[in-house]
Amino acid sequence: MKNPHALRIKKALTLLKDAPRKEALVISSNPSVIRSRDTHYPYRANSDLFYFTGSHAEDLTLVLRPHAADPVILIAPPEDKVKNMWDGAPAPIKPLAKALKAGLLTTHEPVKQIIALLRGHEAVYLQSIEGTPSAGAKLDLSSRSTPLLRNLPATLVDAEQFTARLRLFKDPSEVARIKEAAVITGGALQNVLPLIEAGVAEREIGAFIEYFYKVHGAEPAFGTIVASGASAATLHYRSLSRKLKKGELLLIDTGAELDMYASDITRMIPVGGTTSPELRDLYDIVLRAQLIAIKKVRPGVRMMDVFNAAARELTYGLKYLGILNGNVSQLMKKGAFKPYFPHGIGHSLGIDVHDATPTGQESILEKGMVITIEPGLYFSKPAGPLPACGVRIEDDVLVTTRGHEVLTANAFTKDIDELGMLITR
Ligand SMILES: [Mn+2]
Repeated sequence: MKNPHALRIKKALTLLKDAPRKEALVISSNPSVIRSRDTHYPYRANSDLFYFTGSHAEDLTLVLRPHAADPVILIAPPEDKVKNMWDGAPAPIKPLAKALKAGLLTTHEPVKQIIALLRGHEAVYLQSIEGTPSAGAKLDLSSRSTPLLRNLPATLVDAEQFTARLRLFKDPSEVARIKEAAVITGGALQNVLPLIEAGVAEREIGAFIEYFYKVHGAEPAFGTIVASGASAATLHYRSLSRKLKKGELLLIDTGAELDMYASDITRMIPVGGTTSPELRDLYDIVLRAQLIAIKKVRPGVRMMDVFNAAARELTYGLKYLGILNGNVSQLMKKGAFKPYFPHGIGHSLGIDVHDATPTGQESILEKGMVITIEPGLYFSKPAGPLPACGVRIEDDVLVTTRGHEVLTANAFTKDIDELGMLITR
């Protein structure tokens, strides 16, 4: 099989070459970030650099120049024997350069090297992440007055504007990885079920889920949200400080990241296996909205239309619950649902859990995009028949030629009766 990273570099070179001006692209590894004193945050490769190289190396820079005799260049520091003694030797760069058909430049001064490579270009895409050679080159170029620029690019554009154009569309190998990540997420949810009973702390459930990911060679793609009862009204609930109560709904929003690809699933689970009829109604309303939104997903449809389909169903539900009154079309026009459904319908998903977008309301779905569909209703204080609570249901959806494929369809059930039985069994 062809190296998918080399194929992406080839695509990027073609895009850069087709531009009316002479363009280049410079992408570096993420810097290692200090937590305090000599303790560092866990290192994660830069998403764009990984996309094009498959490398997790620190201190690596990729330069693409389609008009040059050597269009692909990797810049790396010389081997540091002392660092290797402490941290272990990194993966060798030479085989990587060979696989990517890249020239390899070894230097302690990557910024200087990047500037030299950019001579004769009109525009360049650079990163803004502080501490990277790419951002260093951006700073150098932007601080030069016109006479000092000489033959160097005067137009500096954020690299993400370029990389998003490619990363938005997932190739089959990427889709396969998201699916594999979703299987692990589903496994964690399945295996955490026996824990979901009154008196258990939210953080215990979160810890089990993240343990499950690590045992299966994955990592949490984002901080696991475990929010019971009123906690679920907080969209990005982080404290996980509450204990579960029988009959409440427990919101779990979580995703395994496997080989750099994220999944993102939200499920509601009845604590102790059953819930009140009112919460059950609320669950059914959100589930209907989610299924209707998913049904809308196909090429050519605007994100806004998917959103509106869900919002309309939620509005019907809010009326049914007696929380909103009036004509549904009027309520939609006024955006009466907004206090209860304050976020978008979803986001792009890939190497980043909130991946390269446009997922703006005007953006149009195209084949190969992967998006989450996650409507929700939230009540920070009791409303109508409901206690303070929140319900969100989320799946990951691939846009296909004629419609869509729910990548998380088999990961974990949304049937709340089935869930109840699984828990009480
Ligand atoms: Mn999400």
